[in-house]
Amino acid sequence: MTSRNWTTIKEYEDIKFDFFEGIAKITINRPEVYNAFRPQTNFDMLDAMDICRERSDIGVVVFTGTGDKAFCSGGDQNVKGVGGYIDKSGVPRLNVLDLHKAIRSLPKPVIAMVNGYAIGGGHVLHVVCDLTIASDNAKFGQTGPKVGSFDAGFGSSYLARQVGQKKAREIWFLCKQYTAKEAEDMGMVNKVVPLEQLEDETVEWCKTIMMRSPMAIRMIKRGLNAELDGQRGLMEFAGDATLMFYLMEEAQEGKHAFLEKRDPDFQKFPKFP
Ligand code: S0N
Repeated sequence: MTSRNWTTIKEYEDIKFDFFEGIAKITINRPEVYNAFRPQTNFDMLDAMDICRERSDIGVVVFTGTGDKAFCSGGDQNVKGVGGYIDKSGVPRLNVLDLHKAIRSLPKPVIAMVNGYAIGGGHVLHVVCDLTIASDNAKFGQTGPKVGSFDAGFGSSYLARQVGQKKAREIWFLCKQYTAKEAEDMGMVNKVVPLEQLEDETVEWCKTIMMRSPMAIRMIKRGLNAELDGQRGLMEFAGDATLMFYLMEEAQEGKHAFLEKRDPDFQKFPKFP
């Protein structure tokens, strides 16, 4: 594995947040529980995602877990209470759903770099990411119906778009584990590589993506999301269409005319076939 000079963007309690040449890496740092998440983990990740959104020098976001055992083992069963996962002040939460929304909404690609178990909510997390690159030791699977939980949201509907309805039902109904190769064959993993090559491969994918047009990538992500996300997806797609319109002289003519107290001259702009 190539050694890289990742620099820390910000210190958190439950995650590491690093930067290298346009790539932001968010690492769930709870190896003692196989990188299970608790409310604080999701708060940390949401804060990091806000920074990823704001910083224009970040082109791609990578999610992973500390160590070589687990990407993420889902909700931390030690803090599972009645009504959700209990935060420090005793409030039950399911704030991982806010993270799913943030991943879908971020106008930049998010890649799951799966370095071990992606189980339960950890499996959902990789499903929600735009791309998944896995090490050959990775294992995938849902546990919800075995442990008193389920995700009928993206973890089911978007999974079914990836692997098909029959396989999605099998994954949830049987709660079996699948190898990285099986997950790749099903269509929910983009590439499998030996563990020692996982970061190199992921960084290569990031660099290739960052050579492409950021606006084109953004619109493709919006379009692919909109198909599943209903009115919210259309809103984000439409919002970016407005952003592009604002970049055009035609939109600026409207503003200039208002400020100059004259009628706008829209006739000079082409009406494309
Ligand atoms: C990952 C598994 C298969 C690994 O098995 P293995 O190799 O035998 O290791 P273990 O000895 O079991 O584990 C090592 C240590 O890690 C601890 N640990 C593992 N997972 C968790 C966990 N989730 N919470 C707390 N601790 C965990 C073990 O206890 C052990 O510690 P020590 O050494 O001290 O004993 C295996 O560990 C496993 O099956 N883990 C549990 C997987 C699971 O069921 N996760 C929870 C599933 N549910 C959710 O994720 C909730 C979903 C959710 O919140 C949600 C709800 C609505 C909508 C969306 C979501 C969403 O999450 O997306």
